[in-house]
Amino acid sequence: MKNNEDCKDPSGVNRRDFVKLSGMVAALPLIGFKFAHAGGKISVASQEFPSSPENIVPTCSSFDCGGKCDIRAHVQEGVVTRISTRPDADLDPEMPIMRACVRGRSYRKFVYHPDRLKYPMKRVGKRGEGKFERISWDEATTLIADNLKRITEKYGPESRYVHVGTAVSGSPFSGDTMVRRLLNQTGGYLNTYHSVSMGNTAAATPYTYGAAASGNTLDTLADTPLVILWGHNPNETIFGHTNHYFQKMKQNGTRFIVVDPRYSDTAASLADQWIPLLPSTDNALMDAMMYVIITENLHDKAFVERYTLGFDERSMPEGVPANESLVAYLTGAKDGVKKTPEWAEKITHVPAQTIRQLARDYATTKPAALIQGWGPQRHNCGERTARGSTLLATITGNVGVKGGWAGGYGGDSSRKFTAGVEMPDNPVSKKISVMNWVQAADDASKITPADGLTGGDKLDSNIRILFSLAGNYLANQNPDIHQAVKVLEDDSKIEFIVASDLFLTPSAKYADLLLPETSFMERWNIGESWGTGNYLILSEKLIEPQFESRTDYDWIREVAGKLGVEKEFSLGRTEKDWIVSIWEKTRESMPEEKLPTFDELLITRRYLFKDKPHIAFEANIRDPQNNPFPTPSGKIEIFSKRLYDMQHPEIPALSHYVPAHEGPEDELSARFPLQLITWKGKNRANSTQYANPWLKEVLEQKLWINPADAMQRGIAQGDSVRIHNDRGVTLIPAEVTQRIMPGVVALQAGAWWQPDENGVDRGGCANVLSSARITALAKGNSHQTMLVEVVKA
Ligand SMILES: Nc1nc2c(c(=O)[nH]1)N[C@H]1C(S)=C(S)[C@@H](COP(=O)(O)OP(=O)(O)OC[C@H]3O[C@@H](n4cnc5c(=O)[nH]c(N)nc54)[C@H](O)[C@@H]3O)O[C@H]1N2
Ligand SMILES: Nc1nc2c(c(=O)[nH]1)N[C@H]1C(S)=C(S)[C@@H](COP(=O)(O)OP(=O)(O)OC[C@H]3O[C@@H](n4cnc5c(=O)[nH]c(N)nc54)[C@H](O)[C@@H]3O)O[C@H]1N2
Ligand code: SF4
Ligand SMILES: [Mo]
Repeated sequence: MKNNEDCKDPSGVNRRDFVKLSGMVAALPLIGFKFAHAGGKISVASQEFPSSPENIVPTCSSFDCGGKCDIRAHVQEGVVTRISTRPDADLDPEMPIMRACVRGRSYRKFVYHPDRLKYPMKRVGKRGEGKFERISWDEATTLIADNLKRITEKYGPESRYVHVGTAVSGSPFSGDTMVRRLLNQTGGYLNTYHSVSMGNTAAATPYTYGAAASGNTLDTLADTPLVILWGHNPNETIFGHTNHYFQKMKQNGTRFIVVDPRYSDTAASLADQWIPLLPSTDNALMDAMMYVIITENLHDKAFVERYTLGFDERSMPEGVPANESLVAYLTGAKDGVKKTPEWAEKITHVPAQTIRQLARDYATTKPAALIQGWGPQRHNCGERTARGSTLLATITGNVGVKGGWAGGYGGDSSRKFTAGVEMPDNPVSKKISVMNWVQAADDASKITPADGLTGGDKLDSNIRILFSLAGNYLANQNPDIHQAVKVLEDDSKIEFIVASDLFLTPSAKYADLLLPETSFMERWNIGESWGTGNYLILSEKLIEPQFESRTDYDWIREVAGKLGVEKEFSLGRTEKDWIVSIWEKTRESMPEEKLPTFDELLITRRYLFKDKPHIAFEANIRDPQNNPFPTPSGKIEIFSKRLYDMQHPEIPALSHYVPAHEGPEDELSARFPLQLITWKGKNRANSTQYANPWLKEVLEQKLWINPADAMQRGIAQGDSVRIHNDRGVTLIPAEVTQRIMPGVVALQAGAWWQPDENGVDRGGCANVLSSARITALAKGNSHQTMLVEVVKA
């Protein structure tokens, strides 16, 4: 990857001139707009585009892919003929280089795919059978309005539900948001909490620091000598402009260690050392690292003394018996077991000497950043793992300091959109965890506050009408597909399911009404970079909607009309008007930033926020007297009395190793001896673009298996293998590779579920095998924790 220095500006235009120049062009918005769309040689801001009959329009997608790249759509007579990316000649040296990835380069094959849904359809066969009949849009919106009225009258607003759907979420405007607005204006709906992406980290981190946002801007890591990427794979998952910074740091000599059961692409491109460990045993490795650090006296004593609670017996909160502190746990004062590297080696399969060295390296390199990705927390023990990394950062004094990192990846997104779609209050105050939706559809009366119901003691209705917009989560992405589709197939449970997508996905098959949405190229939006990324890119309508597709907003507005609330709902705004209003409100709320007006944005195309390095908890560390941590004690809580009072064996007051359900120590491993994990690979964003032919060529869906495990089972390279447990079976080819450690197998997440006539999946979809077990504290997902056996098919 090239860094900014490679983009020398031949004309000598510096950033100030660039802004001025943009402003000058912007003073003539109409002409500027024409510039961007005119053929021939054009000059937009300080960028020169080559002479050609096509227009080259800088844009981006609104996918939830981790990145938000600056792509260039070549548009000719209403057709996107090519996708390229930000050229070297782009003259904004301060803009992180965000070149299109392989998915971005293939967008055209997604948008112009022959299998795209072309018109609205209603179900004619049994639910899930996939038989549909073409209807008109008028019929479709009448069906929605009628069902909404009927179901709401019969069951009340708690019966209305909006499902997980993340494909349009890298932007402030989406069908998902607008359907929630409409439901709020007409009585409310059963809302949810918990992010399946990082909700376990978000729930656990505040027990240490009092707040969840524990990430820094990456510019603050420039001089960090050691980075430990703990289950973090940004080479594929992108995460804002992480690669831009990490590659620069690598060139500057930063040492990278990757802790991951897989030799990920990130390990391949960055790591000086790869440390594989058995999935879900991370806390045992962390415990042993802390044991080494403390027994070798390498911890930051002044930091621990000044800022923390629960390190040793001298700093425990009131009302807790002896031997509950971190030191007591690690040295065995509590349970007679010293948490030595030898103890951890048996659990994690990381050699004791490697653990010792890792602990010493982390504790003696100042500062050092242990950055945990979200893979380790998408486990049944995810909350413990997320908190475990906060304890390591704390005892080494890496919290709140430049070059350090506090724990689970939180990022700093405070400088992007401050305004969104105006959302009226939801009259329904009860909420369920997203993990409870199947139960809420099956028999909602069984969901109690202990299962995660908030805002009330019980639910008054099952889910009876469900909207799944831009999601494949009814089946494919949901853990334990089979238990979900059993409830979906019974149309006396959820009575009406509306899905909008571009493809007939495994989830869309369960719709009663299937609506073809436009792609991001066929509508207006503004792309927002993830986490630490600090820029916005206009995502303009480039082409007319294909076939009979319509934007979600367009049909929701029509439904609002049929419910008699069109004016309140739309405020008379077109989709573009909404985008303009969100932009202008954001602009007004941050006058110091001097965001361009929307008309100016049509020319400048992107906005990079002014550099404000951010370090999580910096103020709490600099001046703890005036900025106590927002925990009950005002300190960093190594020991959490709040967790202690819960007396739950899976959420210990000190985060430490507890064998996970379906981890390597589970007795189920006698029957299913391999741990299966999934990862987010480069050729799709979750399941989005699964059908893209170019991307299928990039990576074939295969099971990664270590040569030792393959040999034991008589499996050779490319053999078809049967991966199974009590929940399901999938059958795909094996990739016999050292890139996965023995005892562990791995599948890329997001392959389409393709059951044959015997119910055997032929697609390599891991969610026929994954478990819907919820995590103890967050009531969240554990997509990654599952045991399987693999045999030659
Ligand atoms: N290319 C691409 N990019 C994406 C996405 C995509 O689908 N494709 N999805 C986007 C979305 S929605 C999200 S939420 C983010 C997710 O980002 P992450 O959750 O960070 O990504 P994952 O690939 O699930 O996990 C990261 C790494 O954790 C490892 N891992 C799994 N289990 C364990 C464990 O027990 N211990 C340790 N130490 N490591 C473990 C995996 O092997 C993997 O390499 O990515 C985003 N970016
Ligand atoms: N095994 C396993 N399962 C997982 C995970 C894991 O790590 N492992 N990760 C979980 C995580 S973190 C996430 S975020 C979820 C993601 O799960 P989902 O939110 O279901 O995301 P996708 O699978 O990308 O499905 C999005 C769908 O939207 C469609 N789509 C794309 N663009 C548009 C559009 O403009 N309009 C409309 N209407 N539709 C569009 C796509 O074709 C696709 O079918 O998966 C979860 N599931
Ligand atoms: S899919 Fe994501 S990472 Fe790839 S080009 Fe598009 S925005 Fe960038
Ligand atoms: Mo996600």
